[in-house]
Amino acid sequence: MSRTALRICPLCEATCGLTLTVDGDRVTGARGDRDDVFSAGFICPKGAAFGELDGDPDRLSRPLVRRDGELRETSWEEAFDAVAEGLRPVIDAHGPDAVAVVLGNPNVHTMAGALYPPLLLGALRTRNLYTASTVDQMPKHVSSGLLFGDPFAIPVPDLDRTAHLLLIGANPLDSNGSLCTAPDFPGRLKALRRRGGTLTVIDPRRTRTARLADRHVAIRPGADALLLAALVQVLFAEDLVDPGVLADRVDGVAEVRARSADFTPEAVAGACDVPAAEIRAIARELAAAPTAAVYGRVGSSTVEFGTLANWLVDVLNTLTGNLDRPGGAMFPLAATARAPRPAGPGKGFDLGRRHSRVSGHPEVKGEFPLAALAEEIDTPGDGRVRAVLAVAANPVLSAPDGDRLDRALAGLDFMVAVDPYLNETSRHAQVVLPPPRPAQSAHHDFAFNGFAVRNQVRYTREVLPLPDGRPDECEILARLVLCVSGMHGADPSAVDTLAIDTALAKAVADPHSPVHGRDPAGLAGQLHGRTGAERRLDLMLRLGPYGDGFGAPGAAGPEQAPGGLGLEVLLAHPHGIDLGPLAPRLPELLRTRSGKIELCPEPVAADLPRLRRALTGRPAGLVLVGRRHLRSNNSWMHNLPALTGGSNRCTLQVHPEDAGRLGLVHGAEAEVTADGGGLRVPVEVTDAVRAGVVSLPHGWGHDRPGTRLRVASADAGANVNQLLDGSLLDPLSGTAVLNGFPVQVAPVR
Ligand SMILES: Nc1nc2c(c(=O)[nH]1)N[C@H]1C(S)=C(S)[C@@H](COP(=O)(O)OP(=O)(O)OC[C@H]3O[C@@H](n4cnc5c(=O)[nH]c(N)nc54)[C@H](O)[C@@H]3O)O[C@H]1N2
Ligand SMILES: Nc1nc2c(c(=O)[nH]1)N[C@H]1C(S)=C(S)[C@@H](COP(=O)(O)OP(=O)(O)OC[C@H]3O[C@@H](n4cnc5c(=O)[nH]c(N)nc54)[C@H](O)[C@@H]3O)O[C@H]1N2
Ligand code: SF4
Ligand SMILES: [Mo]
Repeated sequence: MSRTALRICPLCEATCGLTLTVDGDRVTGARGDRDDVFSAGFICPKGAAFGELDGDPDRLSRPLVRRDGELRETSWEEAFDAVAEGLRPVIDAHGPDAVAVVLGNPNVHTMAGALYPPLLLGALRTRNLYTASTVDQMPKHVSSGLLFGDPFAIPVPDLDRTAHLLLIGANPLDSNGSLCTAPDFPGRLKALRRRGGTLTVIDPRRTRTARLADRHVAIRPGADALLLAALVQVLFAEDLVDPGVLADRVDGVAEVRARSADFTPEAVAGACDVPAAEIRAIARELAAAPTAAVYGRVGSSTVEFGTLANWLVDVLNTLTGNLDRPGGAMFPLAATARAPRPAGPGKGFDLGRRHSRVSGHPEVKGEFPLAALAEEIDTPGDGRVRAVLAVAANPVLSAPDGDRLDRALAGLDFMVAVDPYLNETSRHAQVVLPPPRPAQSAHHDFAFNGFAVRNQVRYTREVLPLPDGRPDECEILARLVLCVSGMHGADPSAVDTLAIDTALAKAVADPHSPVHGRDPAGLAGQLHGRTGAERRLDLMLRLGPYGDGFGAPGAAGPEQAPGGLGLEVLLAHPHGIDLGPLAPRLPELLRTRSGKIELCPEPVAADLPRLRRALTGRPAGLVLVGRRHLRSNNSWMHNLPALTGGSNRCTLQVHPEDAGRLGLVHGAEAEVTADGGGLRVPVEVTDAVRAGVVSLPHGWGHDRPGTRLRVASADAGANVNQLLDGSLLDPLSGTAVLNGFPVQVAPVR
């Protein structure tokens, strides 16, 4: 007998609601949930492969512990004993800084990844935190931190209402969107066109997204900050600046004007490969649109001027009056966010409160660059990293110079990997702790609801029960918290209890909280939920902007949405609750020291001379950019037959002109070299990539020994990040330059 069950898809940022078909303990089908309040039935090939991913025979079902050099299956008790035994001597002898925590991308796709890493870091107190943010969106956090005082105050395009979208270095038709959670992004872009809106795409490749656009600008990679600075210059020069209602909430407009003055379209045209007239036209269209949103993603982030480009995106949104207005770039308000409070000056956002040991990289948001992890492990001396806790991370493939990191991890005293696969990174661990199958895990999007184009909230419980004695990922991470706290063996629910007690103590002491002055123990007793994670979700919902405030008189959501939210209400709405379109949130969310938008923050201003130098120093030769395929997901979905093959291959895309000049033949191999090393890949000659640019996807290179990825290793591909030596970073954010770096390409004879 088969049955159906609802599960929010955790495989990308679109967060689609799925209807799964379940036969016994297997998921045999997945389709879009037509009643989902947000995704309304949308599904993509990855979501459709949910069952295959869930049932992948290479997925680890039991923990592994290394004994006599070999990883062997063991019991959970033994595995956590081994963690406690392995970590203790490192911490005792060298202090907590000798343990690095490495957090990978799927942490934003699990409840465990949202709820426990902060507790783990709080308990361990290491300065060595490395995450996927510094190979991804850290420039946006820095920009938002400086502009708005909060690194998580990230405006998203109001996709369903905007009249004009300027999209830079993003390909949502293949990625399904990022820092802009919008199930059926393709459909929403088509709807924009249908209602008479316009789409401009800036991308060195003619992507599927670019093919939908009214205007596609094939910019020279890495030059976006120059182009955006020129757009700002045109707005000022042509008197098109109009921040609208924001005018008296913005500081620094005159400074931006002065500092952008020399970035004229004529001055940047040569470096961008975009004619000055076209730059002017883009600026004028942006200013003239009734509403518009500027939005940049990976291609404008993991680049030499990533922070400047991300800053300029919101400078443009602000100067055109589109920030925080319907149809512009708006700030979502998630159900688990802190409830709004009166506006006023905040603590601001500081960079570089400490520096990394080897290269002196400034800390950003409590992190050091992932690109610097290898040197922090393999460079001898005091303060060396000797142990690693890696949760949902595969930096051997996703970070620069995987070979060096591979060797460094092999030389650690101790490593724990929380990962469902034995892959390029986890193979170095002494203990591997596999989370259960996604069908056995509950789901709520703590992270992505904060970047969603519509306020909504959904929660799906596990579809299949956990086998007896099998911890879910929340419990795995809670037990790790106990291990680093010297409390190994204690009941893991103590971790949740502590988290709840801490949060309630803060809330009752906060005059702006709906529970100000109430008895925390009484409130804790009112929490619902079958697990610690559910009770913590209930707490956040009830104290949140739409929450019931534990029955506080007058507790109600913002005007456009119902209040009264809590876990029980959510459980009664299995397809989710719509909380309305995005609504203006300024000035309430500003946390800058001035209480205003600080449009020309000092660290950004200090980086502008570097951008100015790029006006003239255009490097010769080919540069490389990445790409994503609809049926891929970073490094870990190459093991599913349903998602591999066809056009989803690790090929070097080369423009016909470059292929002709270099003697590269479609289907034959090319040798690609750069500062960090070389690799060989098949050539794909295509004019979808512009001349002077080659493109190679990331997440490949599954040919290392000691992994258990039978499908992926049969079609291994090459690791693009081996071309990098880890030294090329956006200096303000510590983000690796993964796009627009110089390479040499030659045919393999
Ligand atoms: N050259 C180049 N490099 C890039 C990029 C690029 O565009 N170009 N993109 C960068 C970006 S944007 C990102 S986000 C990073 C991603 O890089 P990483 O953060 O390293 O993420 P993944 O490669 O997706 O690997 C995720 C790991 O998590 C495991 N995993 C999957 N599901 C779960 C789960 O539910 N729980 C746990 N505990 N583990 C799980 C997988 O098996 C895998 O080992 O790569 C970056 N690297
Ligand atoms: N199918 C699939 N979906 C995914 C992922 C995946 O691996 N596969 N990964 C997920 C993750 S972790 C993330 S962060 C998101 C990323 O989501 P997106 O940012 O939409 O992803 P990309 O497809 O990498 O788009 C980046 C685009 O930037 C272009 N580009 C490269 N260099 C430059 C440049 O210098 N300037 C400009 N203007 N453009 C440039 C590239 O050609 C590419 O088309 O996708 C998520 N969704
Ligand atoms: S678009 Fe993303 S969330 Fe939606 S089904 Fe595909 S992978 Fe899942
Ligand atoms: Mo990412």
